[in-house]
Amino acid sequence: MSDEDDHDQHGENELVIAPAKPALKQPPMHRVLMLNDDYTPMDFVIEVLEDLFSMESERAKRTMMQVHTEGLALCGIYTCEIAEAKVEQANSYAQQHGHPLQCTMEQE
Ligand code: TYC
Repeated sequence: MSDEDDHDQHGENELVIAPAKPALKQPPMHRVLMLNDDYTPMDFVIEVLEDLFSMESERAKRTMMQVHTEGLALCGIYTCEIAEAKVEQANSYAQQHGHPLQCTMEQE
């Protein structure tokens, strides 16, 4: 198609609307996982799950038992910055209390 044909098709003064900008992408999400160890008291783990991961008592107990029996469990899914903060808070809180409890994170 020549330039002239193109002009004919749109008309000289016709407004050509650009396609809408694609919607902003959702940020990548990250899983925070809690790992088992042989030394951290169960009640301490439950306290961390309730206070830091906002779990109800029953869910915190179930999650603690899942970590204890299966080796790890999901604590929550967050944006990268929030997940990093949760991991840091959980690990340093455990360390302050002399427990080896560890959380880690991975991208979804
Ligand atoms: N396995 C620990 C115990 O027997 C309890 C425990 C549960 C530790 C979950 C860490 O993330 C954990 N005292």
